[in-house]
Amino acid sequence: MRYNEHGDIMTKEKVLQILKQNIDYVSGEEISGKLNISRAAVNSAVKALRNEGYEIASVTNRGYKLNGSPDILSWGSVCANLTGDRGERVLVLSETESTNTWLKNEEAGLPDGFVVIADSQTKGRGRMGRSFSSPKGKGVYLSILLRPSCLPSDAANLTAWTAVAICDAVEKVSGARPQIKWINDPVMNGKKISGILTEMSIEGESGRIQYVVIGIGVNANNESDDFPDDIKDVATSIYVQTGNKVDRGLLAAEMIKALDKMYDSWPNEKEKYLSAYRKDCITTGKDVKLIRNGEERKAFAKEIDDDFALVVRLPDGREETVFTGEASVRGMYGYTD
Ligand code: BTX
Repeated sequence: MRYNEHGDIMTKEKVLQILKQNIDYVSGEEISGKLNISRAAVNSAVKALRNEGYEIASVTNRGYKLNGSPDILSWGSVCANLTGDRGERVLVLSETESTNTWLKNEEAGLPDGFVVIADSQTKGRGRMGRSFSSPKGKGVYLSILLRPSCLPSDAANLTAWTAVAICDAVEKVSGARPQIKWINDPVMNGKKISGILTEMSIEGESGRIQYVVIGIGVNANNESDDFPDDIKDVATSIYVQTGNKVDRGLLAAEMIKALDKMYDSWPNEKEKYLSAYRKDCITTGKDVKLIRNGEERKAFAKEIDDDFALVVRLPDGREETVFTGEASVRGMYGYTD
């Protein structure tokens, strides 16, 4: 598989994973035994990590101990927080156009649940051709490949389930739970901290799903000034909202755990995700502006129905169920008049 071609990188990253998982000294012998590599290879991995800014103490007869880590999103920093062999289905890139595009190009042969993460994206994508700002060293840009065996209509609510999973992960690392602006914007204090883009490939003959790629960007450690002018009023980060920087490796791992849990629960534990979604949803009970195909309509957002669709009351008193499109919430970005 492509990610195993980076043999050297993986050795260094596997050494980092072991160092991060041990709060005390680990002997060179233990590391070489665990990874089935020579002591010299352990030494050179430690040297390479030090060059990247990791503070690694080494004491004769005791081994190595990690005393400090730079904010680098890498395989080792993510997978130190995962258990078992989950890391074998995780690839971390320093830069790519878009993790969704990468996964769609490479999906053949990749297993269900494969995750690709990037430290930066040069062409991060939003919905309907929009772009998603993805600067280096600030956020987590992650895509997961799923192969559910069902019809596309049955997978339509995966995005809403994912929004709940992302709220779970962000809450776990920051202590602050985002809310959800229908249908898929995790927000904090009315601004967007994350975006979710779900893309599906459908087999022409059978009409069944070939694969689903769910891409999630989370603004983690951005300062207010890091956001481009055109999204300053829309975007925020965990750091701006809580005053605390987050460990992006840990955040990425919590996102993977929350997504795995979500996919394990899907579709049987719908009640659980639906009730979490309803609780987190900031849209209901508010005046909204419905936007679809360039057409705007004002309405009142009444409730989320059992299919995660938005039930609205129109000015003439009629009720309508909205499945797609956007609903800007009065007072928030997109509807401030
Ligand atoms: P969206 O179309 O709902 O949101 C895109 C809009 O959000 C932009 O037009 C802009 O106004 C605003 N925006 C742009 N960048 C940011 C940002 N960093 N934070 C908050 N608001 C922003 C949402 O689309 C789906 C975004 C998915 C991004 C992930 S990242 C990993 C994966 N790879 C990829 O190319 N896309 C997904």
